[in-house]
Amino acid sequence: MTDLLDRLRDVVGDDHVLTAADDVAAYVVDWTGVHAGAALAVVRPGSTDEVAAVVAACHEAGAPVVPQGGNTGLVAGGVPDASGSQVVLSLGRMRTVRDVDPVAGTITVDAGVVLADVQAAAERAGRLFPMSLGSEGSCTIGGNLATNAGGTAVLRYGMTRELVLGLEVVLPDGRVWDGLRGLRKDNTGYDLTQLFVGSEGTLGVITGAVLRLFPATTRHATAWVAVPGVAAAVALLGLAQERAGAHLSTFEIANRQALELVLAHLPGASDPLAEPSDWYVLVELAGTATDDGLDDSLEAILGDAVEADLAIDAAVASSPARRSALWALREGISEAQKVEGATLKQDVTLPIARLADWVDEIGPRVAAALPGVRPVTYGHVGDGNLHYNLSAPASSPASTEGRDGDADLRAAAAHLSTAIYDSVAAANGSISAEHGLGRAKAAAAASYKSEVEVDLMRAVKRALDPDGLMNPGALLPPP
Ligand code: FAD
Ligand code: 2HG
Ligand code: ZN
Repeated sequence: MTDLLDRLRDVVGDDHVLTAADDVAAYVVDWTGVHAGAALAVVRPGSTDEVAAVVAACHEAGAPVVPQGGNTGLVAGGVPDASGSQVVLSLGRMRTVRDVDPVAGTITVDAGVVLADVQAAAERAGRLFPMSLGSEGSCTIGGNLATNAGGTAVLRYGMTRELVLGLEVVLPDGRVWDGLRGLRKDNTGYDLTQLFVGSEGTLGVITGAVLRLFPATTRHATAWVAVPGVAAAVALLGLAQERAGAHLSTFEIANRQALELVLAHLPGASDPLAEPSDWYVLVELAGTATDDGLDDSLEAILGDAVEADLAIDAAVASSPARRSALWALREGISEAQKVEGATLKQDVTLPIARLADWVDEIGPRVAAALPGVRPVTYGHVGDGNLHYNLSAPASSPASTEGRDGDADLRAAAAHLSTAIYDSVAAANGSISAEHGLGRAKAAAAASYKSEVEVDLMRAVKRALDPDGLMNPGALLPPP
């Protein structure tokens, strides 16, 4: 492998082939701190040509490649396994916004551009790039595309796959596919762009993308609403959709436990309501500069919701600063739960009509399986997507002394995961709504798919990556 490392150094320069333990440390452990691997090297190419040359060299040497963007993924797809044989290919140096065309409604970027920088470039052009994630200050557009990321704007604008018009991809043998056409209409065969979206680095390395832009939303009406339960939240969603139509841009849910963690761990956070409630929703209406009356619409919706027992109380944002404070309560939950200690993460979708019954049914089972466990339940209820995350019991050593938890806790957690997956599958849901499968969920997901579906997925993988060198172990379990 010395030959390979020399070749990689020739391509990207000595400074961008990292092998020392201290240098690679940040690239081999995931955001949760739970998944840690080892890398043959971390390579940081600075252009599409360099990515192509790196991938070609790895292909010739038979070295597996793990593409990595901001390393904010939550399913261990962007970190190498423990073998020490995989090359981490970081897109972190590819940060150029190549073009913005406000009239066509497109922005063309390198894959390593951070999501917040794409949003900012769109804003400078008087447009909106709507994708919004708690990790937007560090995740990259390549990672968003590779995971088909969701977030808080899916209700109105759709998942990442609905925001992309074209891609540039380095294929597993080092060839470059230039699909950066950016056309709204192009019915000339299989949709290769969509094939790579959500492929989690297993079919190639995304190096560039043409993304869709929308009219800027400069007016907002935002409220943090106490609701009696999940069923009421779903009914309130229906009311808000009926009244606000396309202006409804956010409808997020959080339980009291989630809010309490944010209040405990997020500096400056305060409960906007006088009385505690078991459940809350964050509702936002958004419009362009000419959309008047959003505040009145929201007030009317909330008033009717209280009358119909769908809401208990609400704090309406009276200024941009108050709006940010309400958003921080929602966006701070992941970070707060991480500070709290060991977490079993669940990212499930259910048909919206079944959400409330599912929560009622799974709660007692979880409590019986692991007494004292704290469900920190939140997420994108408008998309049927709950993060049914379980924090270790407050008394557990894992919640104060270690991220990984003790062996008993890990065994109980594995059992719980299976019980949760089974109940989600039985309700026609999905065990990964938006985070993908990575190495953490690949095996479980395959066991909930039909043989035909897994065969088709393996056939696609073989066709594009016959040597199995692109991110092996992620998305699909080893055959
Ligand atoms: P990485 O973590 O680096 O990689 C993720 C996967 O994509 C890996 O399989 C990797 O191999 C592959 N990959 C990365 N770049 C490329 C590329 N250029 N070409 C091919 N494959 C590539 N996710 C949501 O969906 N919704 C949320 O609301 C959300 N909120 C989050 C909040 C926090 C605080 C955190 C930490 C994470 C959150 N995430 C969320 C998860 C994560 O941010 C997303 O999955 C994001 O899309 C990952 O982007 P990344 O650049 O960090 O990718
Ligand atoms: C969110 O919606 C993210 O905040 C992160 O998808 C969820 O950390 C998590 O489990
Ligand atoms: Zn989410």
